[in-house]
Amino acid sequence: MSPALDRRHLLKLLAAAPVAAQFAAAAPATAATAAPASGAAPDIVKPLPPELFTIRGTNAESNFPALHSTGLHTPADHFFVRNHTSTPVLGESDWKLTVWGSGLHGRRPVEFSYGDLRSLPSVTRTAVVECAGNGRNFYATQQGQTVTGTPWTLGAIGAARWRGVRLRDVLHRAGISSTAVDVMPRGLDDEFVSNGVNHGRVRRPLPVAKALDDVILAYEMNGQPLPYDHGFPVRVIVPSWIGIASIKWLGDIEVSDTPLSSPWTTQFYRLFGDAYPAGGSAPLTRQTIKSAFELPLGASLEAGTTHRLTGRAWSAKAPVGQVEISTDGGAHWHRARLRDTPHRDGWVRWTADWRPRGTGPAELLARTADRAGNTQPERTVHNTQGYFFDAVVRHPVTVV
Ligand SMILES: Nc1nc2c(c(=O)[nH]1)N[C@H]1C(S)=C(S)[C@@H](COP(=O)(O)O)O[C@H]1N2
Ligand SMILES: [Mo]
Repeated sequence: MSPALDRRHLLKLLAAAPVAAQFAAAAPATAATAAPASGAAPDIVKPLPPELFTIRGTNAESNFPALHSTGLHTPADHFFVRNHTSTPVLGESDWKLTVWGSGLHGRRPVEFSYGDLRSLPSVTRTAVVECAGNGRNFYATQQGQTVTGTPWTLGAIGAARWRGVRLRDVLHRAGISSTAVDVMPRGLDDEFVSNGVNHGRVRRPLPVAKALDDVILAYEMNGQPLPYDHGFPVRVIVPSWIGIASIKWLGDIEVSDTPLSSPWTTQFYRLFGDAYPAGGSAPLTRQTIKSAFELPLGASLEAGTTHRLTGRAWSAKAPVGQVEISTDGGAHWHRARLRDTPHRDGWVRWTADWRPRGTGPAELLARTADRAGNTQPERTVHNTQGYFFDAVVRHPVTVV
């Protein structure tokens, strides 16, 4: 075991200790997704108490009902974690970023220390990070279709206030040339091995136009240094794009004057299936549109009482325009009240009151339309890896 791993496990044990004591007795007995007794996934540093997270392999999904008590920015201790392997515990003093490749003047690699980045002008902005597979489980449960990948419900999303430097500023300082076409950030976490194939370190190219637009190299999340699990010391934030673009634990950036690819653009994160060309769709970029209730799937609600239903809605294409709710399986729809001013790259909280009369099973639906006219369909066209589930989710409840 490497010293870094030793340290990671030690930190994890220290971080998880109070949680273990608190939840050991209440640990869920469901085998497939149950947390280890410590309440933490083996490859994630922060505590993962079962009321906040559902552990899915190397990942942790935020439980949507637990977001009810949070504001527009998701606290780091509630924020979902998507790890291809495991969280590396890095130090900032021996960290450096290497920018290199054929798209630099002189083609000489340029290095930046953590201090170098900290001394460049900073920007602060809100952005959601949402996995392309968010909602994937509903292909199976709602559409009866088989897909591969982590069976997220709707909690593979979080919004935070990110502070860092513009990637544009770093690329200009590194001497990006006008012939550069693609820029590929790469993480320092372990190489990703799947089905016996080593895909190398997690990396995915961005076209220069996006890299020079609104991408940031973030070193703070919600006013604090990035937590280990979210990319300490520096991660990429690519607003409105699928989560995989936002490379954590950034180590180097290749700048190229010829197009770049990686398994994360050729094999993963594009759409394959009957509705798509044999080679798949183009690599996925911008996220889609969704809404979710802050209510457990299968919740019990009392008849004859007014319940304040709450949830969130978001679109990566434009600010949210309206949210409609149906409490009768889709026959009738009512406008929800938006609690926040919609912005690009964020989400809005909404509320709607419901006084159920009869008892028995019911389905709650929420559907969002954004200001560009994008809406949620009744069904999402199938793709084999279950990306981009944007259909209206039928949220089962029981009225008692
Ligand atoms: N280096 C590295 N970066 C990564 C990943 C990873 O496994 N390794 N996962 C990606 C994916 S698929 C997503 S959805 C987001 C999740 O960010 P979070 O864990 O901070 O929520 O990080 C992305 N960046
Ligand atoms: Mo992801």
